[in-house]
Amino acid sequence: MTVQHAKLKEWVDSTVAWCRPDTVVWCDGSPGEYEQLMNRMVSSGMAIPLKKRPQSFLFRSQPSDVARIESRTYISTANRDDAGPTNNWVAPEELKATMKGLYRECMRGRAMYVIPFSMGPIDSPLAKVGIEITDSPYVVCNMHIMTRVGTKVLEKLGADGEFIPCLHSIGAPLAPGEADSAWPCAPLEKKYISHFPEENLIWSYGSGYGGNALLGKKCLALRIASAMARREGWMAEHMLILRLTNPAGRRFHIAAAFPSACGKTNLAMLTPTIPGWKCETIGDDIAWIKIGPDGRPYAINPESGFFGVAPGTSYSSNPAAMDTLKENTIFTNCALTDDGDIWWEGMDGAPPRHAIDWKGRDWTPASGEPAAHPNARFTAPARQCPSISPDWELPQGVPIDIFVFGGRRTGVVPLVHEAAGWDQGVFMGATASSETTAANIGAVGNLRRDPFAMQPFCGYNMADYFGHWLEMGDRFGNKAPRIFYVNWFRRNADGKWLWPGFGENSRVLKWMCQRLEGEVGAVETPIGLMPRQEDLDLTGLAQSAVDLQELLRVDREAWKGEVADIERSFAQFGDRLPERLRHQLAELGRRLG
Ligand code: SAT
Ligand code: MN
Repeated sequence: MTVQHAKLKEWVDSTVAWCRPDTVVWCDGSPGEYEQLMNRMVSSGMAIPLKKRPQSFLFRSQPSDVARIESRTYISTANRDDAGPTNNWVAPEELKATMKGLYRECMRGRAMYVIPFSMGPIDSPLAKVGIEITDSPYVVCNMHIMTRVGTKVLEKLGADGEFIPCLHSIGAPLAPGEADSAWPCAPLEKKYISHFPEENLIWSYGSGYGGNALLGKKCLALRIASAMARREGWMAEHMLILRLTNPAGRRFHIAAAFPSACGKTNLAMLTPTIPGWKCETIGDDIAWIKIGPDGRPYAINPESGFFGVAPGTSYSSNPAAMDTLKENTIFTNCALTDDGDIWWEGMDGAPPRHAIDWKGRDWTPASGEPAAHPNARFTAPARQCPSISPDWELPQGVPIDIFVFGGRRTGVVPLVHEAAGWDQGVFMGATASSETTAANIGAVGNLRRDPFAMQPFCGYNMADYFGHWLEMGDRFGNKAPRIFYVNWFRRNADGKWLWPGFGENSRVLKWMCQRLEGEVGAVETPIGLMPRQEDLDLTGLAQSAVDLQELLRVDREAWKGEVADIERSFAQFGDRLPERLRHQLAELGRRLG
């Protein structure tokens, strides 16, 4: 392949000179390339082909390398304040010096792959080109699924097109003759996931897992893109995108932000339980949103695959996902059954009597440990999803009618509430909270503020990000989407879920759509507008199973506790916090009395 782009060639050459790989491979994105790499990984013992699923493979990571690592993720800006209090920061010169030391000869004994990829359909005006350099063939195969890879991207770049350089190494050079391990990576203290948003640059070292290594996803499409979006007047959000069609044929496009492992994929692939309503999937994790010629916000899904949490996925929770995974899928850290299939906790039917767990050990239901890691993942092509919308690759995107925020809250936060206006909606996003999950390495189940589900993904000062949302709302004017906040995860005093979730969430989405159409009522509460019991369509739902009164209860005393916590979280932004949000907080406090 002849590469015409002088800057790209120069970057690749200098990386070769520094990292010293044995060979360089320019990826063309072809099925043949994918197959060849997989065959090689099968031979080396890194990948296990699955007898039960055509062209599907299981990988087991090292037990230390199983999720994103927020504690090793950096936003490196010239001024510390521009990264803000929610990001780890090291000055660019210092971070680069440290990482350059690590990168030196780090690819010895390995091949270096150059992956030209597009985030967004190549012909979309919203698309951005990235080039990932990596020494992990696992990353190449995942990027094939998650992004649009190959020669077409290089053609689009031409001789001087703009690209985002994404450098990745697992940080595990091989001495001559040294045997490789099944999942090479560097120890925790040498892992870095670094972003230089002022020069659109990503450097990642030491981890081979998910968002740490597939640099198009969180690193480019969220952290770097959020900073670009602010400069350029658009939005990069941690949101699923779905299309809901009502029985009359009216379409609603909904973009919803929940933290990692809080059900975005399940909601995006929703099977409505209410008759006549239809759901189509457009994206399950990231939305890039730009104002269209008619002044409305239009969203694209920049990805082309799903990197979803496996445990809990089943035919009863998410049949569309299960059907997506029948072939051409990469599984990571799932269990392996004796008949050559994968398994995880929460799959349909009884657990296997025997399996090999994610650490490669014999497992039985009596083992007392999960067989699949809680953050085990599937990587599957979006086009295989039975609920994928025929319009999921529209270059101009789809017009958004509704934004939804939410998180995982055992108590306090009701099933659904609605913002009376844009500023209150931005306040809801800015104060979103959730219990932490296994998608990050760290404690699970701790309550934290996760504004707009972007706490781990905002590439600049979060207070400025709030300001950007307010400004975008001003630009949308009367075309601004309505904003709602949901919590599917509330429990009763005995710890039992109060809401069945999954397909039944269509009832809540129906209320939202009917609110837009002015077809249904709401009551004012101190925290926002809420449905009365009769405003929610509960036909066919076993009423006894749902305590709607408790689900919709606003506990004033508990909410005063929220206000105190929000005050603390806002305080970290000092003067940079937009006055309009300070005002919203004061108003909430006043309404709670
Ligand atoms: O960041 S990952 O892509 O590994 C998964 C997530 O946190 O959503
Ligand atoms: Mn995510």
